[in-house]
Amino acid sequence: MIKGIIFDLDGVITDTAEFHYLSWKQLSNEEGLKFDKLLNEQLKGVSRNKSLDRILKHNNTTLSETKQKDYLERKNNYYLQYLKKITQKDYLPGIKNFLQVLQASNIKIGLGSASKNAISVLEKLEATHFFDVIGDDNSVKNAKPAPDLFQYVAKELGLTPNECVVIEDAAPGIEAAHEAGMKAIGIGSKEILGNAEIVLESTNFLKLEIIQNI
Ligand code: B16
Ligand code: MG
Repeated sequence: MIKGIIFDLDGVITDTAEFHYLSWKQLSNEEGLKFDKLLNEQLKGVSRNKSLDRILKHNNTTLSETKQKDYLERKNNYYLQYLKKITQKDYLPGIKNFLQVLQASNIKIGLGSASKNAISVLEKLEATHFFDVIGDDNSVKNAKPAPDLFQYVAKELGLTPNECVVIEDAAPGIEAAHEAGMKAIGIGSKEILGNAEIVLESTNFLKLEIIQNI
């Protein structure tokens, strides 16, 4: 029986992908690195450090540790400027209502996000009160697709993996859920998220019955 839902943040609760894109783009322009929407797609659900690794690899270049730290800090500063724009109106379709339904049904709610800014984003949305446990990139050492984050959140919720369902918009997140022994609902396209038990085109289609029958 499913007793808990673990939500990804970016692409499930709210859409910050465009802000990540604009921030990486600004840094890349300043540093003469190639960066486009296609590459940005491959950074979904990928931690900040690993995202920079992928951008450097795409450009066939490497950086000293000091430079890497500088790039990561600058990218995050640009991103934090964009985060200021988020308000409680920026939930993805149907999500606020779905969280309310889960809460009223005594289903435990966890967050499992690769972002180090997850708490700030939830605060801007005024969504913190929905979550029994918040797991982010500060909670564990190994980022998605490793199972560590979802395992951590389930443990903190007091649930076993088979009592939890993960909702994710990125392939590394679906892989992490399966590695953790959890079923997964993908939000997006079947081509990218085909390994998930269920794929929904939009968060608007999330319903309690889907979770109960998974
Ligand atoms: P930050 P999620 C992920 O969030 C994003 O999908 C990914 O694009 C981003 O690089 C990562 O967070 C790290 O974010 O720079 O804020 O620590 O989808 O796991 O909620
Ligand atoms: Mg995501």
